[in-house]
Amino acid sequence: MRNTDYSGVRITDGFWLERQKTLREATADAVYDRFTDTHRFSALECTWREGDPHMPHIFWDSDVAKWIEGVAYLLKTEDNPKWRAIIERVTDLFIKNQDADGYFNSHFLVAEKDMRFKERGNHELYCLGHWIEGAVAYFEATGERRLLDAVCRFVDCVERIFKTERSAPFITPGHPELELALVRLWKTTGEARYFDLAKYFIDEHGANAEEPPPAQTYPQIFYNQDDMPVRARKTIEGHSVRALYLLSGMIDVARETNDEELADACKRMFENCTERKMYVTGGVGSLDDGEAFSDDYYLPGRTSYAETCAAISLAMAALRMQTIDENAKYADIAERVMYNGSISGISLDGKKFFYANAHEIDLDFNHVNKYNPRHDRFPKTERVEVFTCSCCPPNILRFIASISGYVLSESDDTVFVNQYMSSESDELDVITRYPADGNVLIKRKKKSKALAVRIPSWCRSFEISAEYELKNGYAFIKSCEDEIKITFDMPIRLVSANRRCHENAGRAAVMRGPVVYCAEGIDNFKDMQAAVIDKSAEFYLYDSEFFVPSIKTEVKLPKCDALYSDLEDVEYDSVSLKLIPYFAYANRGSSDMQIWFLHS
Ligand code: FUB
Ligand code: ZN
Repeated sequence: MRNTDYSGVRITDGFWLERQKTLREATADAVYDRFTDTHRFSALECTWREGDPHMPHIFWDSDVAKWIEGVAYLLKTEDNPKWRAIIERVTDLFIKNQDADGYFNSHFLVAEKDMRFKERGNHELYCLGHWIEGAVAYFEATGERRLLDAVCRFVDCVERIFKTERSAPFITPGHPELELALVRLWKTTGEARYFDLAKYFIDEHGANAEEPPPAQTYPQIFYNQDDMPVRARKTIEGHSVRALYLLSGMIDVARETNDEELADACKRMFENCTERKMYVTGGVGSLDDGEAFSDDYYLPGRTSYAETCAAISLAMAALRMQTIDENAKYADIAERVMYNGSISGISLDGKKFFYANAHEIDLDFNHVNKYNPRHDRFPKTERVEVFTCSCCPPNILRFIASISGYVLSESDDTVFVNQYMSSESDELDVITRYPADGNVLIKRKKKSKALAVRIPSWCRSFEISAEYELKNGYAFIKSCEDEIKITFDMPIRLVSANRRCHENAGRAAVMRGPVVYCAEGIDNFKDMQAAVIDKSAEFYLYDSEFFVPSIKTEVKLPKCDALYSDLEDVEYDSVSLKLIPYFAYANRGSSDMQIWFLHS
């Protein structure tokens, strides 16, 4: 099947319209302002000289390009002359300063000039990938193609150096991204050379000479996704964003070439990622060291890394997986990421961001190892406006701004509804308050194809106002009414973790629909770690300001003055526990935060 891209579906109401409104009213300008303060935009003037402050960083360009991409998606539905003027100015600078052969990087054009395409880890190809995505999105929104044409000249330079001449000392991008971007560029320009270059890079992964091990736990070659040819991959390893951007490029190439061997490798990587290495929130990459995947089931709460970009890149891979394997399980994963581990990365006011997303916070123990020379890592408890490495803010901007691309896909004879958002498209309109409740109304406009709707994997009971047949997680509608009503029962659920997830085995997380809940100290009591949820306790929904309801229940908390007591002597207090959606944590100051609870 093929995905209907973001421009084919318009969000009209509900959870995501609110989120997009926040992008429009706050995030786009906030990220632009912080990137201006931190010299990312002025770096494009390429006037930095030795001795000047604020030397451009090797991947600042990617921050600007991702901002352009996010803003372009917003421009597609509503013009904003200020943003267009900024992008035009960036375009002028790109064209003015790019080398005669098309090369552009605001660091290597002014600093370390002799290092151009010398080291695989230098992110020049990664930045180009983001330039492509930004330029394509801007062209699609406005019809302006100056940036696109300039970026194509850079791609031509890369094609010559890396494919025709093979004259660079490395063969593939150290940080994948260019591969998936080239597929996009091919679709937009129709230029087959760009697809061939994407395939070339995918095929060449694993062929670089081994690089010297850095001061990291594992070798660079592994971190950079270059330890083996892609078709030999059995698991997902190394830097999580790199691995998942690479996987996205692999899926695109597998789909377009019907390469089953490559598709099988993609399935293995995706399965290993989501069935062994993913937090309940859809966060991935549990290790701080290397921003990387760890061993199967190693998903610690307090030290979780779970970079916002990693969650987004998992959603990107999930979206593509459904194009090579017609199964609703991929949209289930995209949904988990969408409502939890991605948007936890942005504050509700849209101006502050988490880079790493905690899965448990206990403020009392956040500095407990201050005498430990290893300076153990503790979770950040408040979002900030910008980071030194500020990849996540523009990534969440572009992700939410293009979220409509997750709604629909099509095969030759069927239209698939993968995500439930109030939206309009040529095919059908969706009206819903999902995930506040599970009621969905689909109004069909065209009926040239059959309709299939995803039954979310969390849903045990549902009703559809038409006859259907279940297959691969979709209900294929057998009749052709104009309107289809769907009701997904959305009770509060207790979810348990695999026994190999040692921190959380024997504990339960509270979910409703796709939304993971957490309890914050500000609403609750100390030592939430020790609170015991009774499986048969009553849970109540109550209205909150988070679009989805909050939850209340009673739990037992051990009374314990002594350090140790005989179990039979332990008494319990009954205390009220309030839970809010995980994505909303840390919006009311630093607080304890708990997802997993003991249960009886
Ligand atoms: O290296 C560029 C970006 O910065 C990566 O995608 C993120 O993980 C962060 O390391
Ligand atoms: Zn990031």
